[in-house]
Amino acid sequence: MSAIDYFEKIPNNVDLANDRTLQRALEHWQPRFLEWWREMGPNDFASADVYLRTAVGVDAQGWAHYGTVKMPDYRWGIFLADPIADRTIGFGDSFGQAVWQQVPGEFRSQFRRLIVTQGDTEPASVEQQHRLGHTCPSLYDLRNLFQINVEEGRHLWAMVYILHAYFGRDGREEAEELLARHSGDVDKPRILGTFNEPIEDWLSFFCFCYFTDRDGKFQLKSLAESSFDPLARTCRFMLTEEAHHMFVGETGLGRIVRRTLEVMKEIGSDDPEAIRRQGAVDLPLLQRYLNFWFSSSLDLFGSEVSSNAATTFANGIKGRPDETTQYQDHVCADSTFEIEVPDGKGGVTKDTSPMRNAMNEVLRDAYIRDCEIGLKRWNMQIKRAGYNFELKLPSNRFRRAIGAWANIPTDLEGHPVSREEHDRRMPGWLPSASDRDYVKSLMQRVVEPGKMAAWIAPPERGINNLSLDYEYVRLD
Ligand code: BYC
Repeated sequence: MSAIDYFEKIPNNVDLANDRTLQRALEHWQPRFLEWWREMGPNDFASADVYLRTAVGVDAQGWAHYGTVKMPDYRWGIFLADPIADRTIGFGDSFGQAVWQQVPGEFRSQFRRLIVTQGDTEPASVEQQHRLGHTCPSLYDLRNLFQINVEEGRHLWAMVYILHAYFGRDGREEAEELLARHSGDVDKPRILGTFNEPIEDWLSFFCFCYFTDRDGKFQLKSLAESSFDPLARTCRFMLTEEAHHMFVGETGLGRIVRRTLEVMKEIGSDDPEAIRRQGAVDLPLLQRYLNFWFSSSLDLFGSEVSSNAATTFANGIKGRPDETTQYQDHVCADSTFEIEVPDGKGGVTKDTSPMRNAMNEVLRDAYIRDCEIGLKRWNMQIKRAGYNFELKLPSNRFRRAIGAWANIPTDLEGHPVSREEHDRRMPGWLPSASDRDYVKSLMQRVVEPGKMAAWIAPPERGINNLSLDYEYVRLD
């Protein structure tokens, strides 16, 4: 295992000390990152002591150290998973050849585009969550928010390292731009749609962690298959950290469902108004939030049929998650994939695409299956409590802004409907202004150790075997 050097200004396991030029360039970027963190991160909490985990190694066991840190002092660093000896290219036209330690010139701009897109999402999410700390439902949740924020900051470092180390001057310029675009900025927004959506309440935050961080999992897994070995190793380690972000989403939503069921039992009713009078989140309201964040996150996979996807697969740049273990054909030169597209007459028709062009859809399908797991679990909770309500993922055609279904009005089941019907029924499908106002009214901060807001049940256990009433964040 390569050890992480914490004596360096920038902790790393890439032997930065022996590459003075790169070290200087990154040390030049570091104060800009910290300035961005101060302006756009959870800075109102800069002096809080937070119980955070920090990477101290890159192997699966014992990679993290837990301790109390003030966020601006977090040691953001550059950590690559250990190399796999004799690793060969796992997919595409160069299948079986040795992986690359440098970016081949002919693929440079394709790599750069993907790395910049990936890098752009990381600071975007910190910006989106900028003010959430003020309305935390508990200290446990506040700490999880901050853990996610510092790790998204580290994931930005991961991409910036690759840009600086392998893309020369272009890469340095892109690294500057990553700090210049901002979530929701009218003039310089973040690249992908979901990362410009505001996250102003914790229900949205948990949905974001459940759905959008899960896109992160699938995209990182695809890039972890890349023939460009430093990128693959970077993404492999990012995935270790990413798992916690999805855990926060899944358990956060599960705890909301649990609390709602408790309230329903107490009052003997599933009437949304009655549930709201008790200060909990009624299940139809939760469903509308799920519809919003799921449909937005589906767009993050790009178009169903994409020449970009075909090229990046053929060239060994971006594979499929678990390429080696999940698929037999790693070249996909002749295979096809069936997709459903609008027929132009208000209906649906089947189309056949070369497999390579349909890689975005292959990923999206796998993602949807993964999203269903949490819903099954929550539906089980609801059923066990004796209620006849089922949370559902909307169709992958619903409310799409990218790809074949972009701007085609459909209902939740994906049936094309008229624009008039679509607009009329929308308040039942997505959070309405009054839904959002209600959720906002619930967002009262709770910071007494061990206490929870009334709309969410406590977690099953504390962090790193500590008790639930541990003071995970010490505020001033
Ligand atoms: N919004 O050929 P197309 C994460 C653009 S999340 C706006 O259909 P392609 C995280 C696209 O960029 C994971 N624009 O798609 C989670 C292209 O524009 P250009 C992030 C969009 O290229 C939580 C054009 O439409 N990582 O890590 O096959 C917290 C046509 O594109 C959108 C990645 O995404 C959209 N939703 O695939 C923190 C991996 N979708 O270039 C972090 C890297 C597409 O023609 N990125 N467009 O101007 C990629 O693999 C690909 O760029 C995409 C698109 C999958 C995003």
